[in-house]
Amino acid sequence: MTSGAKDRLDDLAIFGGPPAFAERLHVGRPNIGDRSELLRRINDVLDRRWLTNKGPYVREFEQRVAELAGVDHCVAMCNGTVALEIAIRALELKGEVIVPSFTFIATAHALQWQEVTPVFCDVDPATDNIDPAQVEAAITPRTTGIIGVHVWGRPCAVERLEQLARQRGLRLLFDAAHAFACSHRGRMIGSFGDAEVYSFHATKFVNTFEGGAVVTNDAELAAKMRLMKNFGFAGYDNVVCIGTNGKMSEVSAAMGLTCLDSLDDIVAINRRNYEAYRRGLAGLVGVEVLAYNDQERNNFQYVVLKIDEEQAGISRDQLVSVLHSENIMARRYFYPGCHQMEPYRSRLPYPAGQLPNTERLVQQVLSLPTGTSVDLNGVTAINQIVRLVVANPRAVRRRLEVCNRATRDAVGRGDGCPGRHGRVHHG
Ligand code: T4K
Repeated sequence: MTSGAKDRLDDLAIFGGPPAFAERLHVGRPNIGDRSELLRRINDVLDRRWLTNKGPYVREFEQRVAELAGVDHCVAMCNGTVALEIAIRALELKGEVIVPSFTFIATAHALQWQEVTPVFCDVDPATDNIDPAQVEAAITPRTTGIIGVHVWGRPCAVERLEQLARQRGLRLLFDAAHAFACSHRGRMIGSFGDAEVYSFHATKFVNTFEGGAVVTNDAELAAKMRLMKNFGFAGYDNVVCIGTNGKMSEVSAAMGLTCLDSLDDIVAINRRNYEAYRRGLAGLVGVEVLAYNDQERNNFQYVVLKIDEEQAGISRDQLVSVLHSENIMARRYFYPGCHQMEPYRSRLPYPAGQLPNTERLVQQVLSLPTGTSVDLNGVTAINQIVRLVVANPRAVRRRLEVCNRATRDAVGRGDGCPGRHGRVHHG
């Protein structure tokens, strides 16, 4: 529900107007699919009293994911992070592994959790993905592998990474958490490298509440991961290797199957929203709407803006604070970059400027709400607010500074923060 058009700065909630949305609009609001189908499947699970451990829904989910990815094997897991950890262990990665810093922290933690050192590498500004030239420069005698991340669902430079891995005897894993149902050169992401890892977390466009999977064409690797995700059990009372509990539950698979039933509809809604954002924000100086390749399959689950502060006259964070006041919960990703987070920041300090493209990107990127809980009226209202701000950058900046001063003064006096709506006065 929107509160009507905003044409003047005074209409903005941060300057006293009513918020554009009565309820918060989130990035990552889960898609549910057909609720009655989901409930039917959950009832089945309860009737069967088979809740986890290689249940029929997990097996069906694995089969459908493998078919969609065009691979021989899918091993479903309890989340994407554990799927990464198990893939890393099954691939016997040790020593150092090269990863982009511009990724969700799970990519790096999955390595460090197993005492493998993530070596952070810069991204190519043309794609936001790991730059093969930088990967090559980062290889040392301790390097055992590379993890590429298909950020926003846009493919890494797959062929160059595969060639590099082959030439240097390295394993190649892809974190495809963003890239389920996306393609590269007509082939589905999921079938590249030694293996690829999906996340089916609630915030992903196909979700299993919590969940993930490793997909691969390597039968031996798949068999090893199946053992590892089930404590190393090869049969009753027969443990053949170290393992953990990485299993997906039946209820999770029921949700996954229900989302898969609606996959085309969800992608169509994501695409509709994406195109409306792109049309509505076209031509704004200093605001780039991330492009997807029309020749490929895309899931359009991320609508990403890059704000160039110099050109736009306003920073990404200033725009985010205006949007948050409107209940538009835009997110910055992956600020401030993995190399700037603990334990990596202390253990392996990267001097400022060493990963210049990543450092620029983390200041520029913002992701807007989309998915089945955002309609076209919502997109139009959000576009209008972004346009209003970017058309008046100086005035917005000045007024935000006044707001910040007023907030600081109120906090200093112990009055608490001045309210967002109408309680901050501007002279
Ligand atoms: N590699 C990459 C590249 C990844 O992006 C991820 C996960 C992984 C690996 C690891 O996969 P998993 O182990 O997670 O399967 C979220 C997700 O927790 C995470 O799955 C995701 N990437 C990451 C990019 O985003 P947060 O810290 O942003 O989550 P949170 O709780 O702030 O949720 C975001 C927004 O979504 C909330 O503001 C509200 C909304 N939301 C969230 C949940 C959970 C809902 O509306 N309903 C919900 O149920 O990490």
